[in-house]
Amino acid sequence: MVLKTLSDLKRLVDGSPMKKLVLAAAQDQHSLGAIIKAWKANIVEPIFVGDRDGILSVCESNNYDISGLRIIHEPDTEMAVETAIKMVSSKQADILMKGKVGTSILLKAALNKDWGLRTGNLLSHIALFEVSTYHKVIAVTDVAMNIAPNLKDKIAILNNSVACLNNLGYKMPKVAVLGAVEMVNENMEATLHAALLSKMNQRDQIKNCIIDGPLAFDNAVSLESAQFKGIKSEVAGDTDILLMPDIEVGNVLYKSLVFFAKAKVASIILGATVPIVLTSRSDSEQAKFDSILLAAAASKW
Ligand code: COD
Repeated sequence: MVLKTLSDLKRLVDGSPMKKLVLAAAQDQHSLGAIIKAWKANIVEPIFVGDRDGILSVCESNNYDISGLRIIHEPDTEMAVETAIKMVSSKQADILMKGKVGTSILLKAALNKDWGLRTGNLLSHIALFEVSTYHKVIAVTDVAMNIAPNLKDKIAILNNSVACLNNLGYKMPKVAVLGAVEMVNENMEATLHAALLSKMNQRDQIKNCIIDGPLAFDNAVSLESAQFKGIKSEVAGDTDILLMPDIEVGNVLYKSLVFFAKAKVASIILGATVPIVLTSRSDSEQAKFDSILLAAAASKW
């Protein structure tokens, strides 16, 4: 099965038992709105950790009824994050979600050696986009956690994202490893990594996917563009996963898709003991809801 739209994620969680989701620094309008929608759809049972007055004030101004739901009062942001993560570590919650707190504060806490959510694997971010100009959902990784991944990190990022898509129902997702050009250029490290990753895939060192690279963005998403340049590739024009060279390229692509192409997005951190809903603070309520759907699907495996 291939996801055509992000709402296809709903089918993957329908009928499953509700997951316990803890929102860290919960005084955040879009996060609260998305969670209440997911709670009413029987997808998650929320717990809010943060400033009680702030949470109640957001709920009152937006007519969110959270009576009966648990609030843990913790006005200090870093303590709220720590409390939320400890609830996950002690198995009181199945999903962690970032509220009104900076990304690096939450990620550093998730990596805490004593009470964090490490598994021994690399943690990485995946974002699924629904763009009206592409024929299916396309995943982009890593745009938010690993800053300048080396080859070893890229193998781990690929393995995380391929396992995610395999679990969502893709048998052999097609991966494009992006560069600025489609030829190997010894001065462009991204193209060297891409060539190595493709060869490792051919030799079955990276499994359950088809990898090609280096591909420039146009060849990855447009067959016509690849044919025009004479590139023969099983992946070109039909990519499921775009592997980014680094966080800057990834983050700019993410924001361009959302702001210019009006794409819908769902994003989480993979590789931790539980899925972490990690959207940008400026992301819409819809993006946060779709990310909760993705996390709920991910928490089943
Ligand atoms: N997975 C597993 N372990 C990791 C990872 C990872 N992705 N990254 C670091 N670690 C481990 C290291 O092995 C080490 O043991 C420890 O964590 C600390 O490593 P540092 O010193 O390299 O990492 P930190 O704590 O300084 O920073 C980790 C962050 C994830 C916070 C950092 O990489 C970061 O700031 N990423 C970008 C976050 C961001 O600003 N995103 C914005 C886009 S919206």
